[in-house]
Amino acid sequence: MAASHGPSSLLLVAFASLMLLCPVPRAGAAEHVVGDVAFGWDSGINYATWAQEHTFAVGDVLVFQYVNTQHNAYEVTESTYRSCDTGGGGNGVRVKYTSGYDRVVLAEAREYWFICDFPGHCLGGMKVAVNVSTGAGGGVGLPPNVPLTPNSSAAPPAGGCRGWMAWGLPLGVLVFMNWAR
Ligand code: CU1
Repeated sequence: MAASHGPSSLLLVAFASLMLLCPVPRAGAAEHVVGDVAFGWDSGINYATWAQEHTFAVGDVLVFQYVNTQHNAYEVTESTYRSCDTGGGGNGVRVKYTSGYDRVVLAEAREYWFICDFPGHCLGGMKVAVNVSTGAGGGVGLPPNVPLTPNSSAAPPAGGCRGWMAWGLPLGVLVFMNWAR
């Protein structure tokens, strides 16, 4: 056969493509309940400490739980976060969350600032700044306290990727056999 290395190089290309299609395994988007407990968005909680204890990646979700007649959760600019002065609700406010169960998708790699705009609450410390890093391959890596358990979770959480492999592999073999004929 003249082009004996044809099929194998084709296979190589197929596998290389699959590898490109497979993202670096990453734990799925995390949900962070602000304050870590039910109704954890409240007065008297140190959210600077809370934010330090968590790692936020693009795609993660912040969940603000609170009594919505007593609190709200406004996403604001940094200066409004620092001043706590929204000027009645319009100054430096990006998004107003008021449901009492607000799921905020952290879609961008940047810093986010949230305050409660009820009188005095922000000044009393009801404010949180969250620094969102890029996800896989962003250079930030796993939070330091993620336990490495080699036996229990041997399978990486990459079902989509394995799905590609599942049909990609037989397809590759089929193509190979066709060429080898
Ligand atoms: Cu509040």
